[in-house]
Amino acid sequence: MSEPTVRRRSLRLEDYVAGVKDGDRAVLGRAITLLESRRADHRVLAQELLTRLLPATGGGQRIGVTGVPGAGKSTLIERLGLRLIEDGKRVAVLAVDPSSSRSRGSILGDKTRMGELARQERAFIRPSPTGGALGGVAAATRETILLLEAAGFDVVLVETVGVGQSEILVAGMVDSLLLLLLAGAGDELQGIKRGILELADVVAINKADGANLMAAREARAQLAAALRFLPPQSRHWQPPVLAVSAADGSGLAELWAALDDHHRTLAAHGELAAKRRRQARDHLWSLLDDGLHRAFRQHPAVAARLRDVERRVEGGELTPRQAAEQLLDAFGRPSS
Ligand SMILES: Nc1nc2c(ncn2[C@@H]2O[C@H](COP(=O)(O)OP(=O)(O)OP(=O)(O)O)[C@@H](O)[C@H]2O)c(=O)[nH]1
Ligand SMILES: [Mg+2]
Repeated sequence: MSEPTVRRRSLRLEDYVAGVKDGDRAVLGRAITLLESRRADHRVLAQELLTRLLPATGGGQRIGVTGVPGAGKSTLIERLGLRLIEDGKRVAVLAVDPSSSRSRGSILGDKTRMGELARQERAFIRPSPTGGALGGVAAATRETILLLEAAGFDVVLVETVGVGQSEILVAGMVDSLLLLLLAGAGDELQGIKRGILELADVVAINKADGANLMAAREARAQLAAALRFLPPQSRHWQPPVLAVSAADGSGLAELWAALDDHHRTLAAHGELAAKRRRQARDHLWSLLDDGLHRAFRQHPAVAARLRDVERRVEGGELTPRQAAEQLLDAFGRPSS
C-alpha cells in the first residue's frame, strides 16, 4: 500500500481551501509556495484559491515593520509576537526582502533570530521568497496576507528593510506602518528618506537601553517635535514617537498599545476599510501598469521600431511626445 516515493501528493483546490481554513500549517505553507510560483498552472490555481478564500479574509491586523539594517526589526517582532501569543493571539510574520539574493540570506533566513517565536504553535514565520523582482515578491506577500487571515491569524507582521522601494510597497499592503529608528551618530534619520517618515503611523527609537538610553530619549523628543510639522495622513491620528528596547522589552507594551490604538482609530472612523479599498485599487493599477508595459514592449510593431525611435529622440530628430504617439499608434494596431 505505501508509496516508496517521498514525492508529495499534489493537492486539489478543495484540499487547499479546507487545509488553509483549518489552519493546517503544512497546507498553508504549500499554498504560499503556490502563490509565489511563476508556473502558469500554479498561478491559475493560486488565484482560484484566493477567490474561494476571499470571504474569510480581512480579519487580521496588518502591520509593517521597517527601518535600517540592524535597527532591531526582527528582535522586536519576535518580542512583540511572543507577547501577543501570550495574550491569546495567533501571529504570522512575513518578509519583503529586496536583498535576499545577497550572500547574507534573507531577513528571516537566519531562523535563530526568531527562533523562540518560530517554535510557538500559534506563530507562523515565512521568509521572503528568494529571487524574482521586488514587485513580484511584494505581490505574493500581499496575497499571502489574505491566506493567513483566512487561516485565522489575528496579527500579520511584515518586516522590510527601509532603504529602498520595499518599504513603500509594504506601506501599501498594511494597516499600520511601524518605523524603527536608532539614536546617535548625530543624524537621527540615518539615510531614511523623509518620505518614509511621512508614511509611518508609529515611530519607535529602538535600543533605548544601557549606555544608549539617554540618547534614545533625546532622539525621541526631537523626532516627536519634527513630526508635528509633517502633514498628517489622517486627521484622526498623529503618529506617536516612542523609545523602546526590543532587547529588554521595555516600552513594548506601550508600543503595542499605540499600534492597536491606531488600528482601532482607523476602524472607528471608517478609514480602515477606505485604506484597504484604496490599496486594492492601487495594486490593481500597478499590476495593469506592469502588464501593459510588458505587452507594449513585446508588441511586434513596437519592438520593431523601438530602438530606432529612441535613437531619433536622442538625436533630436523627433520630440519625445511625437515618438510616444507613433509608438502608441503602432501598439494600438492589431498585430499580425
Ligand atoms: N542593545 C540592543 N540591541 C538590540 C536591540 N534590538 C536588537 N538589538 C541587536 O541589534 C542587532 C540587529 O538586530 P536585528 O533584530 O537582527 O535587526 P534587523 O533590523 O532585523 O536587521 P536586518 O534584518 O538585518 O535589517 C542584533 O545583534 C540584536 O541583538 C535592543 O533593543 N537593544
Ligand atoms: Mg531582520
